[in-house]
Amino acid sequence: MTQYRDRIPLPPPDAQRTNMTCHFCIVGCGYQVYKWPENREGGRAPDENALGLDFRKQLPALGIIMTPPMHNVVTDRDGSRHHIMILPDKECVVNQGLSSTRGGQMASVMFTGEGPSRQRLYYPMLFTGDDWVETNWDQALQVYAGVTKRILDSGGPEQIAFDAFDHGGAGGGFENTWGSGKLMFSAIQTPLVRIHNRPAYNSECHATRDMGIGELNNSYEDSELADTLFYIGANGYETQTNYFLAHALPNMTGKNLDKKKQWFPGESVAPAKVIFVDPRRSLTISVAEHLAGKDNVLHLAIAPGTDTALFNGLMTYVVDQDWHHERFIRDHTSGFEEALTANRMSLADCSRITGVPEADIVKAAEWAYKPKASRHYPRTMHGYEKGIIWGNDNYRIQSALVDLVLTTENVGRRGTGVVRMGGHQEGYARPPYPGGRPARYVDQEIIEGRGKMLTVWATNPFQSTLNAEQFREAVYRRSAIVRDVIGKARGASATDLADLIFDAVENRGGLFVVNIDLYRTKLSDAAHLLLPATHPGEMNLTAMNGERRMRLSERFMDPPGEAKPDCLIAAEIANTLKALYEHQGNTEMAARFAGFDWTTEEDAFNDGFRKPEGIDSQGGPTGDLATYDRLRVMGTNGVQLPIKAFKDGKLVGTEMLYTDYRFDTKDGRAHFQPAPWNGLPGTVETQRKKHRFWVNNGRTNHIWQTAYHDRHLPFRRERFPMSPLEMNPDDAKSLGIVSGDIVELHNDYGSAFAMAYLEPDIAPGQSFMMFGYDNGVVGDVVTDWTDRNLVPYYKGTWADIRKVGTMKDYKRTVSFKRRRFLSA
Ligand SMILES: Nc1nc2c(c(=O)[nH]1)N[C@H]1C(S)=C(S)[C@@H](COP(=O)(O)OP(=O)(O)OC[C@H]3O[C@@H](n4cnc5c(=O)[nH]c(N)nc54)[C@H](O)[C@@H]3O)O[C@H]1N2
Ligand SMILES: Nc1nc2c(c(=O)[nH]1)N[C@H]1C(S)=C(S)[C@@H](COP(=O)(O)OP(=O)(O)OC[C@H]3O[C@@H](n4cnc5c(=O)[nH]c(N)nc54)[C@H](O)[C@@H]3O)O[C@H]1N2
Ligand code: SF4
Ligand SMILES: [Mo]
Repeated sequence: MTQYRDRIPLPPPDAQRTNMTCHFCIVGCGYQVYKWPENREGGRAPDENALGLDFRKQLPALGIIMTPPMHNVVTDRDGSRHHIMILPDKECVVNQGLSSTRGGQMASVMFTGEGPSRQRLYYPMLFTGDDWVETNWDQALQVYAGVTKRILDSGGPEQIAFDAFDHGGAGGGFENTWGSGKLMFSAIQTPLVRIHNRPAYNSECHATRDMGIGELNNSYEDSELADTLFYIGANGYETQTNYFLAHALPNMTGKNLDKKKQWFPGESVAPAKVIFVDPRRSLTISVAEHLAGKDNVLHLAIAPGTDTALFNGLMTYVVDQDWHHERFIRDHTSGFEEALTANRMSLADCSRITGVPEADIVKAAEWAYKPKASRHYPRTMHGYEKGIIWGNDNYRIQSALVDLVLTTENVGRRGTGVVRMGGHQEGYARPPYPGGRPARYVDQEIIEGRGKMLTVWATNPFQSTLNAEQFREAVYRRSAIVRDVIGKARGASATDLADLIFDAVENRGGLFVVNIDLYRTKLSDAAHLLLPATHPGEMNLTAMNGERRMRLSERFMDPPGEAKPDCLIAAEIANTLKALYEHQGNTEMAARFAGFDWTTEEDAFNDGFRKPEGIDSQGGPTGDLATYDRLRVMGTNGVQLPIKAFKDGKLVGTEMLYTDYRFDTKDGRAHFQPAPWNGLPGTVETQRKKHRFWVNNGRTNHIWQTAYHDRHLPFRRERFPMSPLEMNPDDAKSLGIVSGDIVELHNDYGSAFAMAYLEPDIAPGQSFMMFGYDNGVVGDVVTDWTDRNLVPYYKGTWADIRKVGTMKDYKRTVSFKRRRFLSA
């Protein structure tokens, strides 16, 4: 196992060097990839290695971060073997040389042809009824396009379902969102599409956009400049690690006071105060207290799902203290009075509903909104993520939050912002979605027997959707009808197979399932066809991070077998359908599948990102200024979208939005929206009344998403053989549970299994389960409730917990040491 080696070779001075953006989280840290032949090695003198460092003497602390998981040996298609080393880039302003436990292992997850990466898909695979066999692209495409065409011709596109990525990073990028989007929306024209992390085609941020404020409106640097950092349902240390470490932390510890003084002459400045809104004492809170001191950190441990009440209480208090920005409200917004009347909530009510002491609400208001000693309004940066996005009524909470932010003008000024902290990087470029709003609740459609074909593209809903047990059960049941037919086929050509499958989905309630992925996953177990994709490093890919910073990640190695970039898979599907329609003489339909004559991912980029007329692209109207060549020159610092100009050989970007007070509405004003507190939804309330434990859920530092790479890496797998469930020790004791026991969570929606992990910081009656894992799926107990736009409340469910039994091996091999620095 790579992780346990104690020696790594150095790259020689002539090693090939390319840019790489970490393809995991939103932060998009810059890395440099070094690649050189296996039989060579650099020397320790500075002129003998590509890093130019003198390894003959002790390097200064953190002089360079270089660990065994950052090195690997890969085999290209011509059989040549090369060392690769993927090192964090000191020159990158995002991470400034820092890596994280996820990004720092990028080299370990690259394809080597041995070890864990043998699990990658090499070729298209077809299920024969009881077994998987490899097949070639031609056969696979004939079956895929054949079934698609039959469904299109008989009932139209409404029955062709997709569950697809819509982001940047691995399983995304502008190239791939464009390729897949053009296929789904322009060519096939189906509205039966959901996004990889939610059951419909909608936005995570409808409310803030409706109010005229895009959700990524500042720079990471604004966290360095803020007077107060407000973290709302966001566990930044574990989920946006190097953003927290490189930008927020120096501000909390007062390291960048001089910088703040320079930026804001005449204003009082001090180390940032930090406010966390989270029912759980997260790891980030303990890290912040440890490093910034408890006096500078305020944890508002609200009752689950009560954020709206908190923001309304704060808005009311701020206005009653006369701390609101009258001039800004008058000149640049509309609807303030109406929203204030609707949202008005006394401190007493706010405290009663949220469970936060009145004194703490007042303290938060003073830290965030009370004019400073210099009489300037404080600069407060509001960062929110899945605690409210997947919270109790996404639309309502976001309206309440942005109302509070507008009341205090915390947008469009440096050091402020109301922003998503983010999940993946972004990389959106698609034709408009052909359905309305609200879109279709695709999971329910499938459960209720609608949709004849489902393509699951770079996502794994079996581990990540809501009401997951019932969804899996429906897909298995309907997929089995098709499997049965395929199993009985003998000597069937691709055309025969398409006929048989079509009959099963048309007349017998079957569902044809196709999975486009890097690996075989839990979802693949219910599929009939698998198509192998590439990820960054194996293709050129562009994406932007949480401050709209766009970079090109360069291809430096070959993918396994015949795996292809997703955009080119989309093109091949479209081209196969085009040929089928041409063959039939149906020129009208053939024309719909035209425009996919791409041979490289750069062709897809030029077709989508750079020609944004009539499409919905984060590149905007100036996207055409970006070319691969120009982006390559911009290196790991790239350019912040939207691009303003190309000048002196460089792309010039935009650091902060709305500094000109022009908001994204027709009249240019930001719009307040009434957002009265509305309690818990009935569906959720029913589970709360019936069951003892709140099942909070989310991420841990060392596991990325559905663990698609991590589950194959012993270092990660041995850490968490099963999803950990953080429980309060007294609660556990009352059920006879100790750390390492297997427990079952169960409610009206399903049951989920987990490994108990006792943690004193978890409040009684609460629990926290790692989401998305393959061994223990929390989504099995998440209700099917969504808000008006079909955005789920993943974080809100209640269940009972029972001890299943003792797992001796977990107790022997897993560390149950506390992960928090300090107790509350
Ligand atoms: N290590 C790691 N990092 C990741 C990922 C990963 O898989 N692993 N995934 C990436 C992705 S795709 C995403 S979307 C982001 C998510 O990033 P985050 O949103 O930071 O992560 P989560 O753990 O999902 O949830 C954040 C917090 O919401 C809190 N919460 C629960 N209910 C409520 C509530 O009612 N109100 C409030 N205010 N808070 C509540 C939880 O206690 C939790 O601490 O992380 C990204 N980064
Ligand atoms: N209970 C609960 N549920 C949640 C959440 C929660 O907080 N709680 N969070 C939600 C959120 S924010 C998210 S983002 C989702 C995550 O849920 P998913 O989107 O289902 O999870 P991922 O692991 O990101 O899925 C990526 C899949 O794509 C494959 N893949 C990776 N790179 C590529 C590529 O380049 N091409 C192709 N074709 N495949 C690739 C991987 O092997 C993997 O199978 O879960 C959501 N579900
Ligand atoms: S913080 Fe995010 S982008 Fe940066 S190295 Fe870690 S996982 Fe990658
Ligand atoms: Mo996400």
